[in-house]
Amino acid sequence: MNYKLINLDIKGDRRGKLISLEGNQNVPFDIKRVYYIFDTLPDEERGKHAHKNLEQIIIAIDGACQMVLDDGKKQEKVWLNTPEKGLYIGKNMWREMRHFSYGCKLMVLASDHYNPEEYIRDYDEFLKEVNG
Ligand code: T46
Repeated sequence: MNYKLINLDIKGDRRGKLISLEGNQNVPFDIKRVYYIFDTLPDEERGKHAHKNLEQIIIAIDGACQMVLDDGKKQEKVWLNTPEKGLYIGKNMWREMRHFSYGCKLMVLASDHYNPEEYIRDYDEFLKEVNG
């Protein structure tokens, strides 16, 4: 499975906590794009696609959601519920996002600019791509 949960290093003191994310340091790629997802709804699912080459780190800055990760052979579920962990997802991984808590906010760091051509949005096509 081409994903991992990364424990982010926390700079904390009595004033609160701070996490710094740096390309090619604690983020394992050059960061070319940042986007965030907010005003999510518990009954609405997102994702349902894979990327041919894109690498990303997803962080639940606030609230929680469930990520379903699928490499075409097996499926695993991960809860994102703390800003202290980042979910790295590499290429050729089908992902779905569901069970958003009200007010959940996700921040996503991406290894490349937005390119809709690079998405695989059809699950059967994804299976062909990864399983041949
Ligand atoms: C991913 C998951 C975690 C842009 O114009 N620029 C962008 O950089 C992105 C990411 C999206 N968009 C447009 C395309 C759609 O019209 O924003 C709209 C919503 O995008 P999408 O339906 O792809 O959103 P999600 O939440 O299903 O997926 C997103 C990312 O697209 C995807 O790469 O891994 O978040």
